[in-house]
Amino acid sequence: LRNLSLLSPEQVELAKMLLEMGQSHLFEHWPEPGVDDDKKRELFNQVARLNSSYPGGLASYIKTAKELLADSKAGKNPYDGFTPSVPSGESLTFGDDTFLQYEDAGVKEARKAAFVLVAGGLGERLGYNGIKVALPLETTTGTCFLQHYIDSILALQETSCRLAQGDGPTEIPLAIMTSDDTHSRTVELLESNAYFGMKPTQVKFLKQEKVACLDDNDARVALDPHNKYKIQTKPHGHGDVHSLLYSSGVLKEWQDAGRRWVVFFQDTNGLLFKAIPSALGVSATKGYHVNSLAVPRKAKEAIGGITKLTHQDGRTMVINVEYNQLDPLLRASGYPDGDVNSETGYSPFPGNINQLIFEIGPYLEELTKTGGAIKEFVNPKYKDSTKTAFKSSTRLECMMQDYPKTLPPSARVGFTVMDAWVAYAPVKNNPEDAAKVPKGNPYHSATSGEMAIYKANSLILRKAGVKVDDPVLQVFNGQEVEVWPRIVWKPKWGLTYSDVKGKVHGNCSVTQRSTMVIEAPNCHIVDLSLDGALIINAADGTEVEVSGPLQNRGWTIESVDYKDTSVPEEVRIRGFKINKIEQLVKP
Ligand code: UGB
Repeated sequence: LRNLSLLSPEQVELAKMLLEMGQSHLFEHWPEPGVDDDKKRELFNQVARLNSSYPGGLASYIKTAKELLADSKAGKNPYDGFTPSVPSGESLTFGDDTFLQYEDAGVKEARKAAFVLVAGGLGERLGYNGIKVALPLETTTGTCFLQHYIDSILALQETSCRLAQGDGPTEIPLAIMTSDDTHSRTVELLESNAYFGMKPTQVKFLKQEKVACLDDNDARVALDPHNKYKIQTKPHGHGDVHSLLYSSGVLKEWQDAGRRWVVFFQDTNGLLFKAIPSALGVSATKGYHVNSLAVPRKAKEAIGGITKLTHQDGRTMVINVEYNQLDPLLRASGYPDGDVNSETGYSPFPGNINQLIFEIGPYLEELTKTGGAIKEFVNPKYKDSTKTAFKSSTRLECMMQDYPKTLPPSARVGFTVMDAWVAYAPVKNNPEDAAKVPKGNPYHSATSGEMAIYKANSLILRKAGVKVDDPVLQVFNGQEVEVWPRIVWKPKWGLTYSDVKGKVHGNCSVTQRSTMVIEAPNCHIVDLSLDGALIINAADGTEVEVSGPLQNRGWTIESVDYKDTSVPEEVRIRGFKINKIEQLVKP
């Protein structure tokens, strides 16, 4: 109490709140005034930050934590009373007429969208030392994820605004959620690359704060083991994006500017912009308030399953059930084998890829009620079966895809399933873990992420009429992958399938050992037969036509071992590097 005089009136109020919430241990060890006064004030500055960055403040955080910890101790299942069943949603086949219609509708709608990249996670499963958005999505051109995302948004912007002929918004904004772990490196990446061509004013940063760790079932806030004047904190999860969009006023600003959609996406999925236009078209056509993009999912694959949950009281919701909860939920509700593949070879529950499209109006209306707070969970690691002590401190967490959990049954919540080869190739697992993935399940590694780009582009060209050779199987970092020709193009060349189809003519072919890089937005490929490496430059928009038989020694792929530290980390995590031996550069 003698120390209270050190604090500002607001801090005194916070101290009272902490005492009421059973947190006296945070300052009962304090020495008399005059000793460590600055450190004491610093602790309260931190308390004030933790208080203001959480919807409802620290008192609400501690109260929820007590409830969730009690439920966890009692072994209460969050899905008690709910029965899972297979939901029905829109299922698209890349390239067919329905797909093309949706794609068309989506491109028109895109200028009314705003994009939100959640990039606050460090990617512990990947174990990469840098930020994930700086990783190359493929090493043929070395383009990093963030550049590819911005290139894609700018291509959408250009096409969508051209179609609108000056009617409505002319710029598509991008918000990036960062955290203390990723913020400065993300800003630096953008600043040192002139925002990859986007206007700096088009980009908004939303930095998420960590939340207080908890030491025990009474939700006693944990002090840092090395500094008794500092509260230990950990990430709260990607669900923070909702409260940040709301509290920053960004969402309101977007709505006031006439925007209609918010598109959320994750840090490392090099395919997703191939799926965004059609998914946006589904949202607009079906009037979905919430549309989650999903892919066929192998049973027990480490991505959440989209599930219909029906409560005993009649309530239903279509929601993502996290992979570690789906199997036990099914076993407890009449599916004795749990999550297993059906005769299709896939789990009947489509995989959530956490690419979400919300309609702004209903979204902002809901956030005005909730402040952006969404259902949280806690996952303490107990010391023993008495569940009285934790092995290490825990904290509350939240996930962005849990947003629909608070929506009324009248909300239009849907989902769109798309082939994984065209929608989902995240880079999440380190080489060792990826090599242990059961055969047939996706690796979700840097190796598979890059190979997926080549496969998708090869298959899209095939659909457009090009004879693309079959892939060969090769093993890199212990993972067997299909190696297709290394075909890469800029989004401004082939934003949609219709764009690609309109730029490929006559009898074209590409051999498996070939590399083709298309930087030129206005490039037409006519009767080309490629066996080697071809780079088509003209990024300035000059019309280029490429044709005829082209052959050279090309670019080869050479294995590298991920343990070989003489090779840069972003290369060795894929297990191969590209040797650029000979190429033809056009024009
Ligand atoms: N992220 C943040 O921005 N802040 C955070 O505090 C944490 C993460 P992970 P996760 O697509 O395969 C999700 O760690 O959470 C960002 C879905 O929950 O890569 O294990 C982070 O930067 C799951 O249902 O994924 O699993 C990254 O961009 C499934 O769909 C994103 O959030 C799975 O993704 C995801 O973080 C998947």
